[in-house]
Amino acid sequence: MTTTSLDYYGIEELLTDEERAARDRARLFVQEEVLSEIVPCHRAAKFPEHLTPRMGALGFYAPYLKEDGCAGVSYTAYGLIMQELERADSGLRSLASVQGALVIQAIHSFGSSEQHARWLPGLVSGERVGCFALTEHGHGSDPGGMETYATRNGDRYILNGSKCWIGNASIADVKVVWAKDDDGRISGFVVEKDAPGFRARDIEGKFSLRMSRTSECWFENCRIPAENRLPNASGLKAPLSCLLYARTGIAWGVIGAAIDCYETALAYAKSREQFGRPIAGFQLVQQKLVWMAQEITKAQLLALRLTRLMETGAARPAQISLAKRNNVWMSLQCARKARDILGATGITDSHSVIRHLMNLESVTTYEGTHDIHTLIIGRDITGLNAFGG
Ligand code: TGC
Ligand code: FAD
Repeated sequence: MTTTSLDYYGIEELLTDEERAARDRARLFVQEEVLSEIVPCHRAAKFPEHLTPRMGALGFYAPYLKEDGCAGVSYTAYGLIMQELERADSGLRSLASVQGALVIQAIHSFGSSEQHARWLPGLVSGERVGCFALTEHGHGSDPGGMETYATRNGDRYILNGSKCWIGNASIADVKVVWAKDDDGRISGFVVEKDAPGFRARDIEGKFSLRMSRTSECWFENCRIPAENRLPNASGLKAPLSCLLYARTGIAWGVIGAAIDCYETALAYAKSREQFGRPIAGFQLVQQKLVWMAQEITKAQLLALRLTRLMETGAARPAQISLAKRNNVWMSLQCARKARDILGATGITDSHSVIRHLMNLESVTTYEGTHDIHTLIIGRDITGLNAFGG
């Protein structure tokens, strides 16, 4: 197994054998089982569903958890797995983020031991699909304003409200839904497949993350058993704490997309001739390639330091925001510069770059927009809240 060709500062030496093995397993999976599927699936706007259990069998969901049948590798190994998945397509990494860092994580953190036994094995193996429903039509960046309510009625909860932009909501067997309880407190509820009063519709016409299924859904007197409430989730901090794991995976994942863009642009620039010589020999083209190599290297060091901090329990939420914000921005700029170097051919899916570019437009918005992370970091360093309200 070759190491990544862009390792300008010798990151390889800073990894353990276990971390290299986890990365190489993910890379081999992508090369042998995924790459040939991507363009047709992207064109058809459909996810290769058979990969969901396959990724479970490989231990890709919440692999940093040491319990509940998860792989129990380091946060850095988790990041490297996400990097290899997103090198192929952000939609592949998104599946792992939602299933692992959001759904499995929420049940793991806030569920009872009975709930762990009931839902986690199928989610960890990928035999059952999960979704994490926080965002609503009227509440994206401000989930605290949510208008979905769960009212206790005997041995049931009755849910009313709606959610939007939810990955896999229309097919999910296990839906972690965030709603306000009778006291107005944000709580977590598991809505299982075929719950009466639940309906969903996939969002069509996406130009970004086309391989992912993204849905809106409605709860109309949706009845679920009272024991489906996650007993230890109380307040907005419960869903926000799950986002920390997913944002960490994104900070690593987008490096994979950036490396793929850089390597594609570098190879093209060396082979494409204009004015009698390879375009890689022009100073302006080199400037773009150097910018990409420089920023990817900085992003790698940032992501590695972040997961090393997580491994000692020392990472703060604002540090995770900084890594998500910087690395997604970096990756988007790399995709734009690579697209430019490819000239006209860069607008077609004969190369992966335009697909990464379109995907990254979602990644910069979800899990907290670029500007929301600016405000989280701004609040951390100034002590002043600039969110409004
Ligand atoms: P705020 O007052 O700041 O916080 C409310 C309570 O939560 C605590 N808290 C956190 N706890 C754990 N982890 C964090 N990251 C936390 N951030 C805040 C905080 O201490 C407080 O606790 P307490 O005990 O005092 O109640 O709340 P706010 O309403 O001012 O909101 C602030 C803001 C903007 C930071 C937050 O709402 C936010 O992050 N907004 C962005 C929304 C977002 O990221 N949504 C993601 C939806 S899921 C998704 O996009 C999946 S896509 C995945 C994929 O496909 O890969
Ligand atoms: P808004 O919050 O309306 O923001 C619009 C603009 O206003 C942004 O530029 C934002 O930065 C800016 N803005 C908002 N507030 C402020 C402020 N205080 N100061 C300055 N600027 C501000 N959610 C889930 O719960 N589960 C999922 O599985 C999920 N998957 C997704 C998949 C995709 C493909 C996408 C695109 C989104 C997904 N989301 C999911 C939703 C995602 O988390 C939200 O889109 C995101 O939080 C932003 O919310 P919004 O789209 O409503 O934008």
